[in-house]
Amino acid sequence: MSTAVRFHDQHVEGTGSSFRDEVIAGLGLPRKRLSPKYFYDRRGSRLFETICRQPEYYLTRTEEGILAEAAEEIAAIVGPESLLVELGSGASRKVRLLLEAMRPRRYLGIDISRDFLLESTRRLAADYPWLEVHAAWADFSRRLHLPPGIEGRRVVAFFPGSSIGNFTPAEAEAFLSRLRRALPPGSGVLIGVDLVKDARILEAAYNDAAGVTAAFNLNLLERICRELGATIEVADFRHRAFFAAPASRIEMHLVSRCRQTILLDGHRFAFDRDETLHTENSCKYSVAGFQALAERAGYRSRAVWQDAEALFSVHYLSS
Ligand code: AVJ
Repeated sequence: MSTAVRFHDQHVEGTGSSFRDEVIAGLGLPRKRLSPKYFYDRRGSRLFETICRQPEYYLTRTEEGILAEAAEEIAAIVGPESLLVELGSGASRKVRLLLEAMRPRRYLGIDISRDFLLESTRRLAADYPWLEVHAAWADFSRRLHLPPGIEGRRVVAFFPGSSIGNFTPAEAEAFLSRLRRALPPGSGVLIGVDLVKDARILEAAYNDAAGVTAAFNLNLLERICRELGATIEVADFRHRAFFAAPASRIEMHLVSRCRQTILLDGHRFAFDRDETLHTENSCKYSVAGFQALAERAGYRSRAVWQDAEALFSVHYLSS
């Protein structure tokens, strides 16, 4: 088996133009907002990796612990698969915990961050010479389909990290339902879901003392300057993250420290002092609440794993 990565360029829309359009649309709203998927340029992807190592950010290490401990059991339930698809593969670190136990024939990593995707899938191909490694550069929140040549087989989608939490529950249900229809019948989903807990623990995870999450949030403004040529006084914004209990989600915002105007492409976007740009939702579920959502999307919950402190859950769903 060769260690080359088969690359599938599915990014038909082109990041540049859709990013610009979404920034202009989002800043023009009465309550300004932007999709968290735009955090992940090269710098943002790296900052996210650093967030995952912060002591307050329990999500990554807890999920990795669950996966490591349950790998054999997961492999037995999931069954021998021909294709393991990772959604938002990032550094492709977590999937390593499953590969030896699951022994899929093929791996497909899908990510919005092109260079990052290439680097990490190349490392994966080098480390697992028996594995056929594919990489698809795509925004799976917009379009979901397997690249030609590898469709039509039984598939397990791996969606770790509680990235599903970036969707509202209604969006998550619609997304899972689309995922179910995009994959061949009998396919499964192995999905990491962060659990509701004490607000202090949640808020600490998104306000790490080292300020990495703040830098990650503010990088969105820097990216808008770098890539779209906007004029933004980034130092005049600050990071804010809090648990919104009624919606059961962490919200991240960029708060304007003063009255100011952002210039972009002839557009002017005025901020009042303390006005915010809403940059992320990170929804938190109970195990039963997430299972009910998955069922509304046409899935059955086949198994759930949790850590001893019930911080995080990993679900196996199939239709
Ligand atoms: C990648 C969406 C799961 O919501 O915890 C981490 C992103 N944002 N710190 C999360 C994130 C701030 C992360 N997800």
